Amino acid sequence: MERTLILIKPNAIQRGIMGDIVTRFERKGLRIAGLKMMFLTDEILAEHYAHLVQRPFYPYLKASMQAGPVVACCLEGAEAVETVRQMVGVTNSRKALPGTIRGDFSMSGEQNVVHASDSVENAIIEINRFFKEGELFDYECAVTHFEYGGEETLKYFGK
Ligand code: IDP
Ligand code: MG
Repeated sequence: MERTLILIKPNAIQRGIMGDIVTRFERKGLRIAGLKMMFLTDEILAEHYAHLVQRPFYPYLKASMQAGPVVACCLEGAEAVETVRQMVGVTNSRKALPGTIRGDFSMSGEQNVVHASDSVENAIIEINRFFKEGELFDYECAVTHFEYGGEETLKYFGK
């Protein structure tokens, strides 16, 4: 089953909307495979935002990501990477559509409440970056057969 990584950013935690964000993913039917709070070091941030470290706004981004802890969450489901990116919305929250997390909870291009992996390859790298062995969980979910159709269950769960 496909997995993806989200980070609930410090601005969302400060604003008390962490639970609302987790609830959106739960309601959608994405399974939580791992969940933890952590403080991001300079090293992990520079690695995570390697594509942005040379950009003029990086010092602001770094400060905002170290303003407090983040919540790292590994979500699992059929085509989870693409589905979660759609739920999160585009980078600039002012342009993100209503109904998306950024569109509903933020006015900012920087303080945009949540990070989500942008490809299946990056999701694997990012999950390994934020979760150690033993911090991710495989468990049976009783409602899978009500969340997915028969054909999908076979395709994505192999049973
Ligand atoms: P994404 O989070 O939608 O994948 P990226 O381009 O990977 O967008 O950028 C990572 C994060 O860097 C964004 O979520 C946002 O917090 C910040 N960021 C991106 N572009 C800008 C910018 O032009 N100004 C300020 N912050 C930015
Ligand atoms: Mg990105």
